[in-house]
Amino acid sequence: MWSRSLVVAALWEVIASTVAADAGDRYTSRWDTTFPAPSTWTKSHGPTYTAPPSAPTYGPTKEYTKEYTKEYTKSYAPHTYTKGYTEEYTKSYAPHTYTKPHKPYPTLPSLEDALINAGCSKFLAFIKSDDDTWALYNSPRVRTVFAPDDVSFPSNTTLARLLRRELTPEQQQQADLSAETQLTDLSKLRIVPGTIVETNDNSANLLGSPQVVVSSPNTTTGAVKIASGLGNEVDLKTTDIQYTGGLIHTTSGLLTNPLLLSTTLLTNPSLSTFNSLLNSLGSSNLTSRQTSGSAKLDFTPRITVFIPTNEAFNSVGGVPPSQAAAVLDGHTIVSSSLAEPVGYLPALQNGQVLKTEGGGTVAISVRDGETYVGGAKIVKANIILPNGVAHVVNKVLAQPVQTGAAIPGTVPAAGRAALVAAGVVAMALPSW
Ligand SMILES: *[C@@H]1O[C@H](CO)[C@@H](O)[C@H](O)[C@H]1NC(C)=O
Ligand SMILES: *[C@@H]1O[C@H](CO)[C@@H](O)[C@H](O)[C@H]1NC(C)=O
Ligand SMILES: CC(=O)N[C@H]1CO[C@H](CO)[C@@H](O)[C@@H]1O
Repeated sequence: MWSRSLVVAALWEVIASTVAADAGDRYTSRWDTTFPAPSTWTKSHGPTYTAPPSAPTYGPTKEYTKEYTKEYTKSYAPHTYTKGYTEEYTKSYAPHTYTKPHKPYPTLPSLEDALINAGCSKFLAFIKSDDDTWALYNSPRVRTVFAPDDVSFPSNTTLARLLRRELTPEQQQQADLSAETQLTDLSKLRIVPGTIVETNDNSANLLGSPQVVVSSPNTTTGAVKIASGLGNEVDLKTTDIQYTGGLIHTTSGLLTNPLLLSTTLLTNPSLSTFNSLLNSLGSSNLTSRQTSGSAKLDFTPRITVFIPTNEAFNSVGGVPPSQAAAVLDGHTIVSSSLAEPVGYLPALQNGQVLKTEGGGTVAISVRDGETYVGGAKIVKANIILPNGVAHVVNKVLAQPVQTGAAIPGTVPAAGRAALVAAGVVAMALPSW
């Protein structure tokens, strides 16, 4: 049973919206599309409005955004309402004043208010300091925000540097990485072994698809980390904070811009052997694709690179220079169209077989929550690159022939057999 008061309450909501809009703000609200038709009207009220005793319940709602420019008047002449109701009804009001706005359902806070409430004022200042960035964050292109809280934000000195009139391109990119295009709540980020999250960083070299970051859930604790450039990870702290445009998750730090593989390798001494292999090829012809040296791995779009640790290379006795190109190719996958997913960890499925640039294949297997590629375990996943992703593995996939036998042109048949028998990669054998 719907009382007249409730209808007045609903009406007031619209009026209240108009009041808010008088300040020049964009007002976002919800409109009940299934407002039930009243059958009879049993209540009247005096000149002073009082809120109904209990909040009405509302059916499914849809969101809309509207700019209000109209003034409203507080008095009503007798008139007929039809909009929003399935039955027409008539009521009359003497001119009167409402003393208390009734808010039957809460309005979500703006991004700005939500960030302040969540203790992310420094991040707010960061994204507000650049007009383009702030406009992006307030557009429908952003549905989820990863926001470092104030204790996690870079120190005051850094902040002061960040808060120049405009952000540098690197800082803009960093802000774009934190602005996700889809509504991605904690339950999605917790999906094992992780979730690929599309960002608003469109500078990636991925055949036109945007840069991503990847979540990494801890199956024991339920805690979630987000991996970005250099394989750096931040922790999610407070999650699923609603604001008008979507969700905020607070984090333990800013996300890291992806850097070229050759630069990324320099930041990790335990991967220096792979880096030396790359450097040993310099600008010479590295691969079957006729691109050169690190340029191939740095600039070919949509690559997946498996990087054996120094330890793994040591255990196979190192790689002779003549085999460097072949070994690198045996650890590289190129997804040459958008239809072939880049091998971020969540995209590597048990039983999947990937074709390497060496012409061979590697099989993916998932056991006890760990992912293996050609029998090598991924020990550090999701080092995001501008052109794809790298994972650190604990074994060499494309095993080189032992150094003693590896003089170009003189490789004994047994050496070749050993390479193939490694079983993980049937590489197209180079002509050594
Ligand atoms: C950092 O800045 C805040 C306000 O901007 C200030 O209250 C605080 O004292 C500063 N901390 C340091 C260590 O300077
Ligand atoms: C999960 O969290 C526990 C407790 O912090 C930690 O010991 C463990 O190493 C984590 N697991 C992974 C896979 O990071
Ligand atoms: C390092 C390497 O593989 N260099 C080769 C580049 O290609 C020329 C011929 O095209 C070879 O002679 C080099 O050995």
